[in-house]
Amino acid sequence: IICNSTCPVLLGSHITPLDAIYVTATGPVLEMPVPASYNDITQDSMLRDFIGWVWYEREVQVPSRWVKDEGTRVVLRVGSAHYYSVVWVNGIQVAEHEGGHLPFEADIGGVIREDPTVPCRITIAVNNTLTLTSLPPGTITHMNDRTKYPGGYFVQNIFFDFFNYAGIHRPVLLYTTPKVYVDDITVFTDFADSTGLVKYKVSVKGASSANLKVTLMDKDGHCVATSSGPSGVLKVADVMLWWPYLMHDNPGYLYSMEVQLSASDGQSTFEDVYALPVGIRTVNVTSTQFLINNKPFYFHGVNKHEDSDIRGKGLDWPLIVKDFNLIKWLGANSFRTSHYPYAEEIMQMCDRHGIVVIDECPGVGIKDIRSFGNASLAHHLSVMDELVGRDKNHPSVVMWSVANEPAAEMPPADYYFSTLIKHTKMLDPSRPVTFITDSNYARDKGAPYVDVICVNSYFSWYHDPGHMEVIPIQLKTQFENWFGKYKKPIIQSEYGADAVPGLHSDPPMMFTEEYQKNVLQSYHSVFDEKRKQYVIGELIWNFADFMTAQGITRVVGNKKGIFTRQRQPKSAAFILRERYWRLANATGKLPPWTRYPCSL
Ligand code: GCB
Repeated sequence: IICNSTCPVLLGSHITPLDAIYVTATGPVLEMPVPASYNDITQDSMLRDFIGWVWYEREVQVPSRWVKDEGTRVVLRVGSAHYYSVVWVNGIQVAEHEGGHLPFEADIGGVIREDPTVPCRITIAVNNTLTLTSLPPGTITHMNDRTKYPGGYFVQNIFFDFFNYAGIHRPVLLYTTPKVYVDDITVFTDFADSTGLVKYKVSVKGASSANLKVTLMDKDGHCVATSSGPSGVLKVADVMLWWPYLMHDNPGYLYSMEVQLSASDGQSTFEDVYALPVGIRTVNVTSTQFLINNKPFYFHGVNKHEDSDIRGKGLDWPLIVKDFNLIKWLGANSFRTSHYPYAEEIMQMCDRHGIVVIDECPGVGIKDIRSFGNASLAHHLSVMDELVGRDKNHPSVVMWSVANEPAAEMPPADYYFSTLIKHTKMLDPSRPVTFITDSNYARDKGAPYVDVICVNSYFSWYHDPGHMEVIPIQLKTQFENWFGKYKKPIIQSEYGADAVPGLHSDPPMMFTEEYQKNVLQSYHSVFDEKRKQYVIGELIWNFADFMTAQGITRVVGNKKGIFTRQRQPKSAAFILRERYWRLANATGKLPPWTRYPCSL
């Protein structure tokens, strides 16, 4: 493992490939932890708000057997870097990647074998500039009035409500495989009566043929099915299905599918093994229900962010585990990866704990008509390729979200969303596809193509501020309009109110904990009426307070969390906890010990 400590980093304004020069030789450098956003690490506001290239560099000692053995593939993998990255090893460019939140990698064996005596120098340049064709989109405005701004002054405009954290956000790894290796596995699961079915496909690289042995093991390590060949169907008698948390007394059941490869190139033999966790479950949508394993599933969950003090969007294990504990404490069974793909480590935890995920791509803030053009669409399609490629085998992922609150009423939105959703369904025919809307129900050009209507609304906040009495009538109208027109199930994908922790007032006023609590309760009474019909879920905005750009509506960030940014509960968290456990008791199948309030 490399770079999961600190790397020198340099800020720069332009990019040139490095040959023999070290970044440290080009000017002063900073110690920078990886993974972490760089923004909040120093006391320098210039670095916090920096837009442009930064350079990371680290030298590592690669085991000599990796270098000597030509039959070993050495791969450099970057978990995610925001936003546009170029990677060199020993001054030779090995990768280039557009987009944060998703991994990319490069085979670096050839480069490190050129001169086995030199250590492996990894240089990564990252540029966080957002443009009309990036995801998320953004624009740069140059301020040329010298009576107001200094020379060269520009601002990055963004159309989303979270801080544009940048840097290397997830681990950077070196790993090896044999020259002939398991490149990819795809599984689709199903069941008939008590027999589970795992349809699989293995793709091998490095040779035209290889022997494959596929074994499915249960949780106790017993083999329950075997197969050979690059594709097939594994049949599992007396299947243990994958169930969501609080829907079953044994949620998150995972089998392990072990793929063993052996191949030969005439001189050497190669052996590779990959163990994929597999949850056997089905997902279906009717006009009024969301079905998991043919049983109605009601999303009572949260919207999250990858966001915390100091590390920004950097992966942080203690935070991840704390958040899962809070989700379970809350009685939540699901979350949406608002507004970008989360770390794979988080998705794996969802699989194990039975937390259901709506997996969202970084299509947030598509507001400018120029961001509906061909270049934007082509990039969006390739981001969906990467996202589905990464997350397709997670049983916790039950739906793809291709965007959040785009300008879906604009004419080009029709072609854009029909193409994007069709493409996503082609990539994965097994899951429903949606995007999150805040458009007018009658003018939304993307809604006809989604499987589930996901709608955000902030009654008594952005509209009719201070008037909670309008919530029941406006929310009922919202649901009836959307269902009346599309006859599709609806998720309230966002609702909420800011509360600055510790501010109180009775009668409630905006920004107090009481106001946030009452807004939630007013929404809940309508949810309870409509969930008997076609409302299939409610996701609070937001799980925790999070950082945003500075602005007159944000008090050191967005305060709609039911937990503070430090993960302490506000009053609303207790309201939601009562509700979610009540919903779980009513809709799930809980063993007595999980019931709330529980006496343990
Ligand atoms: C929304 C956005 C979310 C914002 C939230 C708010 O509709 O989807 O990103 O943070 O509203 O608090 O304004």
